[in-house]
Amino acid sequence: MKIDIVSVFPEYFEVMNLSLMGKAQAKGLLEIKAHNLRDWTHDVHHSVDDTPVGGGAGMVMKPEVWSECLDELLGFSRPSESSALSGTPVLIFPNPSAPLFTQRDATELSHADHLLFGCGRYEGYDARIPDYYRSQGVDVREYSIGDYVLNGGEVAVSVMLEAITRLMPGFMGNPDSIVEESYTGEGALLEHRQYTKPAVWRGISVPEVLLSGNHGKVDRFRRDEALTRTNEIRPDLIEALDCKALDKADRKTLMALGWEVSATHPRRLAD
Ligand code: 6GU
Repeated sequence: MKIDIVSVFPEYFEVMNLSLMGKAQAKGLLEIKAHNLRDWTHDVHHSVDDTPVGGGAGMVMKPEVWSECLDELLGFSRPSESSALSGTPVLIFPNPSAPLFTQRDATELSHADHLLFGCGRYEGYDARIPDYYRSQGVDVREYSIGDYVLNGGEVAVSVMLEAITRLMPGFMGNPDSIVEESYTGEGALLEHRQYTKPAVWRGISVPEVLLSGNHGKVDRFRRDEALTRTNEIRPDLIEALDCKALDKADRKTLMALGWEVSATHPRRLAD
């Protein structure tokens, strides 16, 4: 997978040379290039932003600089030549006011050949930039990574990239560990808790059933813990479950937690 990142702080992405992401690059699985947006400016101050039209605080990133940069990285020098878009990267803009980036998006994007990230700073980027590239047939995405505000898109891009690239075939040493994770698949639940040896540590024992060697019982214990924890922490994920996909024991557990499970999705019973 080819990954281009445009930022006014390209050095930030040197962290991509560490850990599993660095190994994936060394293996040739990933090719990450960070570009400096200021390389596409022509003025002496290398300015990339301007005041917001309509007034207000902060600065907005200018469309002209971005378009010169993106035209080049997308491989179309002039808009009229943009008809043959096969092999065009997915263009992704981090934006705190966009839809949430989810595991589903990460999974979808892990199959792409080429991703191009545009990191905004200041109060954001001119809204015509994503609109324009969409109008040219480019697959443009805008994503937020959560309900809080960061100074710029760099951290958000590194979060999205880690979520995406670890799902690529050959990236993980043990692909099985991906299968059981929280937020994967339709029936997304928070994961059960994990323990390792010793069985008793500082007077605290691991749950006895985990030592029983009875795989059926262990699986049921973990499944019930996943349901219980999800009910406490993320009841919205319980509401999104498909009742048809629940087994008898799941239903029993959910009913004991105060859910009605006979409709399409679980419904919380009035307290
Ligand atoms: Cl994608 N960008 C910024 N600046 N802040 C954020 C965000 C993105 N997602 C959450 N907060």
